[in-house]
Amino acid sequence: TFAKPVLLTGAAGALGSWLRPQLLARYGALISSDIAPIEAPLPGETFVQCDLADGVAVERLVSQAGPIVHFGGQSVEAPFHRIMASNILGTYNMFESARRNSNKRIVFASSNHVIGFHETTTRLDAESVMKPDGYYGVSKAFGENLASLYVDKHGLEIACLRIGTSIPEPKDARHLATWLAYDDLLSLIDACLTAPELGFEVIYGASANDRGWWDNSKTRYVRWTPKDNAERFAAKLLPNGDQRDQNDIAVRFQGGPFCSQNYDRQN
Ligand code: 15L
Repeated sequence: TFAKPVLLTGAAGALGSWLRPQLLARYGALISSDIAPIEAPLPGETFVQCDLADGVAVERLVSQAGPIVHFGGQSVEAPFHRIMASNILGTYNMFESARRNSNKRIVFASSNHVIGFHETTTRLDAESVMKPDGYYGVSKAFGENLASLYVDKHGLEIACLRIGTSIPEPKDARHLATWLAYDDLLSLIDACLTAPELGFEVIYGASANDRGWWDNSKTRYVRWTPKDNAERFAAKLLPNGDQRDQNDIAVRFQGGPFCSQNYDRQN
């Protein structure tokens, strides 16, 4: 456990809702927050409704907390101004409040959409160039760069998780590469919160998938070994093998449908 409660943002979201009882059980106290209400706080949990774009509210929230699990914000592509408020301004408010209140450690939910326009034939590691596949991906790239700045200049400790597809079970062919099982997500967050030392770290959040594209061998601080493997769903998802058109934009690039959305390049 930590001196002050863990803060979870995005607590009403898909991952946040699953994480609330898990983080509470592990760390004993939890402050949960979201722009949307939750049904009822759990015993030992404090819920604070907060818009990440409201710097004063974020500062008040962060001052009550210890380590931060920042999963709040827009989680899919959206018009730029919406992304700007929750993910760009929101992540700035979070990191800046953490600096001012000396909350050193942050686990930031970044996304595979930071690198979405790499082809699926390319293997990536933490040093691969960013190739965002939408405003959402650009906002996560901004969050990672802001994290790098706050580590180098202010001594914060920030792990950026480039989460693939974290859902209960993989649902399509792409997920056989990108899937992150919930238990692996939890062990990843725990590895980041409990690492004895942490600087700026980029970690791909995927289970040990046979068809995966991402290599975490260059991580410097966090030791994490995912256990699940999406391959156990392959026969069910692809009974006739992978017959997808490899020239389809959503198949050719790692970001999948985020890449084909609004795609109008002609050459
Ligand atoms: C994400 O970043 C989204 O938050 C999630 O909803 C999925 O679409 C995921 O990426 C994915 O790439 O499958």
